[in-house]
Amino acid sequence: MISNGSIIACATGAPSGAVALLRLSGADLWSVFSPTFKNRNGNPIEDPKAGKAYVGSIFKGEQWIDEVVLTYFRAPHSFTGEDVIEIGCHASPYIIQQLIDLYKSLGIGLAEPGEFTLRAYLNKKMDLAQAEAVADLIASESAAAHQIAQNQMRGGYSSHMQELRQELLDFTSLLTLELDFAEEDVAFADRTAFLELIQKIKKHLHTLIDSFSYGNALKKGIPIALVGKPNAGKSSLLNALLEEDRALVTPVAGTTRDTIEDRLVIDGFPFRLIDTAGLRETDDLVEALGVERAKKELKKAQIVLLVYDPGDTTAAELSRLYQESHSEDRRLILVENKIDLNSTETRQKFQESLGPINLSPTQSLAISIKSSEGLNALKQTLVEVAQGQQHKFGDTVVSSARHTHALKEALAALEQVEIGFRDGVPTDLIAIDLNVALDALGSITGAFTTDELLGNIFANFCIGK
Ligand SMILES: Nc1nc2c(ncn2[C@@H]2O[C@H](COP(=O)(O)OP(=O)(O)OP(=O)(O)O)[C@@H](O)[C@H]2O)c(=O)[nH]1
Ligand SMILES: [Mg+2]
Repeated sequence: MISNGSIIACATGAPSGAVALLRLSGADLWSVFSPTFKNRNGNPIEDPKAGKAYVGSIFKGEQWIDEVVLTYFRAPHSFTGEDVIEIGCHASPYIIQQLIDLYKSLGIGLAEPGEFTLRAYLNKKMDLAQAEAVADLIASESAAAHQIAQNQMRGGYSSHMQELRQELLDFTSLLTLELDFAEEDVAFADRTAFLELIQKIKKHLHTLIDSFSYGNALKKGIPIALVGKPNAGKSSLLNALLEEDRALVTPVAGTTRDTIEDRLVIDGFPFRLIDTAGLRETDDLVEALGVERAKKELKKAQIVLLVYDPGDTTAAELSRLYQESHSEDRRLILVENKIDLNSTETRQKFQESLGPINLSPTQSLAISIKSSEGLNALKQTLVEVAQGQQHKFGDTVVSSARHTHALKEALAALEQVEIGFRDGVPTDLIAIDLNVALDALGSITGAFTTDELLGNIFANFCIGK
């Protein structure tokens, strides 16, 4: 996929608005472009100023194609590091195709997906982690996802990774130096300090690896499963949170069969709400399949809202639902629903019947979907869970499976280094594991890459990026 001729693509996707942006990048681009463009006075522009916008028309020979606004960036001061021309044209698919065909006929190739960003990386305008963040930034749909992507794109994440690697590199250099003086039997590297450093880096790697579940959830929405007995009000809660009639709500127990998903942003945090079939034993084949799905979603969720109606639930039933939903990996919130319907006496009796049943550690909330009471407090609780993750991980959140894989590889190699030291393995063998860790960390920012790796990463971009 790596070519070096000039390229063109439409950088604005469908559905398009009034204006589209075509992007061209290459060496000596203006000499190819200039015969096709005339300014408003009908004159060609021989020597364009970098960073300046020009209004004029594009012609194919004598044939007028469109009036456009173009911006010219001269290498190396452009996104790709090459000469770049950006053409703002009218967003007619016909015009766009005419323009692309025109420049193709002048020898400019069609850009592959992500090729502009790939060139930016190859011309050292950004490292690999920054280049990957371009895609995340474009896809970001919430303040939290935007924050992580912009930190990565602007280099904060990369410098964090480089610092981590540098610490390890400094020590590895000392160790390697020892190898050069093997005859003299000297030790430059203090073993105790080194083991402490390895411990510190390992801890850091663990935190980064853990942050992936949050970073990944920020891209797709933090998954929240709504579970409980039939008729508890799960679908009503989904609709109330989304403020639309998304799921069917009826007084019939077993209304929801399939899972129903939708996204919701609260205070800048993206969530993915998953309504599920009511959990109960059933002979109905379709409902039973729904219950299976509900259990699957429950396991994948980061937050579980266990919805119950104390007027229609026994303590034993709630305890069973709790056992089914509770896990260290997810946050369980007990949501008592229908407080408009149940008398204080019913509610109190139910709480008393729970008696010695241990439902901790959970948070409890009481709501009425009918009267909206407690719904804001519930939203606030969801935001607090997300904020807790945000505080825990800060700005350096791993949101890429590729990076997580590299961090795990580095961690495994460092574990080998520790074992090596403990078992008195020769220094040259320990150095091999250290280099594996260094390479893995380096692969995140692209210190070491192959064409295959670059192909994999940039193929997932869209055209024009
Ligand atoms: N009075 C009152 N009724 C409610 C409340 N929430 C839900 N309901 C009613 O309870 C019934 C069941 O609600 P659903 O949202 O369909 O319950 P569900 O948990 O999705 O039920 P299944 O899909 O069958 O598992 C409906 O008639 C709702 O109108 C509430 O806060 N107060
Ligand atoms: Mg339902």
